[in-house]
Amino acid sequence: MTDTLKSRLHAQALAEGFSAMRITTPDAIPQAAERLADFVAQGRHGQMAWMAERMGWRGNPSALWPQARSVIMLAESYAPDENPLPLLQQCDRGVISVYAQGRDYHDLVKRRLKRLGRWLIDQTPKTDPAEIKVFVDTAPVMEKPLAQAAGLGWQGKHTNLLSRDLGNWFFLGAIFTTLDLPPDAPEVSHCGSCTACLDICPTAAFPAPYQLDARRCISYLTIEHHGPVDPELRPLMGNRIYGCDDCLAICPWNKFAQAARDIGYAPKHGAPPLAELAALDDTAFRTRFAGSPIKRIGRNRFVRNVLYAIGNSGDPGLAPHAAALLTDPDDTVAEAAAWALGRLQPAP
Ligand code: B12
Ligand code: SF4
Ligand code: SF4
Repeated sequence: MTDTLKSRLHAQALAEGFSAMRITTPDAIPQAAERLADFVAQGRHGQMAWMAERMGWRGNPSALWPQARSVIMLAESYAPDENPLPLLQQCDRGVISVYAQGRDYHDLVKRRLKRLGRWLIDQTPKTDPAEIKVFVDTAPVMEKPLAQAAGLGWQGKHTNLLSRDLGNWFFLGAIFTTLDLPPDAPEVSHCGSCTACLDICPTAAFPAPYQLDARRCISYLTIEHHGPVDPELRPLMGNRIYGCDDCLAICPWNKFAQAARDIGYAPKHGAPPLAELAALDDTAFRTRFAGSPIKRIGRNRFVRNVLYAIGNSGDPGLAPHAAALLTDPDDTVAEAAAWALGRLQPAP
């Protein structure tokens, strides 16, 4: 019965708009807890204190929900039509990561997961219905190792999940269920001798292949890190103002990427002029980024990032836009403005 249910579930997942689905069990990632503990012990999570909390659950899905028997892992493509790397040369513009170009994926993926979960419950007896819990990103669940255990792809040397069918532009979502579904075989790494992602990283954020020090990653610095960024790292951030795609964009497996199927991921923000972004006050920021994941970081952190990009632009024409923020009420913004100005108008 469950084999048939599994194949119908797979068809339903694709009909919902997911790009791929595979199944694993909650006890399938025995090495994850130790690797997570190492990551945290070395301080690689930086200010993401939530990673150090609830580690018992994060590293061990069986402990998170002991009744769960199967973990359904789903991939949702957000592949861009164009390679984002050339935007890094447009120094008067801010580069917003591909994943944040459209609507917030947390909302889009979660809605789809819930619909698929409801469908699954409806397939089980009303007297003894299956139970489910859906997760995307924010729960204490290690989605990448679970997805590799399910055979959805492998964690590349850049630590993200990629696959031979999808490249690496896809989000992950999980449905835990009390149903016993037949698990799939895990995937193995197909990175081979390639080191493209390690070599392109502007901040040398990979201490070793398959390991990331988030404290050096521009995605972490622009999205998660609050307060001033280490001045030594700022010049390496270039014009990346929200997230970073370099290690993803260079991966040769992207030639197999499937186009994003949800119109919600269509690029809305592009690479806006830095001058325009530096002028955003709180209200204008909220209006401009309503429905986008960017809204989560708030105006001050966003404008801080914009000021670092202005400082890196080499364009003295942007100096007045930094000067206008020297007396900003937010100390980090004011300090970033002074830093940017200092870079554009070096002392005689
Ligand atoms: C914390 C976090 C971040 C942090 C830290 C990233 C990281 N690599 O840990 C920061 C803010 C930097 C970040 C950035 C990004 N993130 Co993020 N992030 C997460 C989150 C919430 C948890 C990840 C985690 O558990 N990290 C802890 C470390 C210890 O785990 P790990 O990376 O799996 O580490 C493994 C390896 O180190 C490995 N390992 C260690 N040694 C060895 C040795 C060998 C030989 C091998 C094989 C493996 C190995 O074992 C560890 C466990 O598997 C997940 C969502 C989730 N709940 O899972 C999203 C998630 C990973 N992020 C995602 C995305 C899209 C991104 C960005 C691409 C966004 C952007 N464009 O800016 C970047 C990519 C940066 C990068 N190169 O990783 C997606 C990735 C989808 C995918 N296809 O993989 C996820 C899954 C969210 C989602 N639901 O879609 N993220
Ligand atoms: S996202 Fe950017 S900074 Fe972070 S590891 Fe990848 S290339 Fe390096
Ligand atoms: S760029 Fe190369 S090493 Fe990095 S994930 Fe892709 S195949 Fe693996």
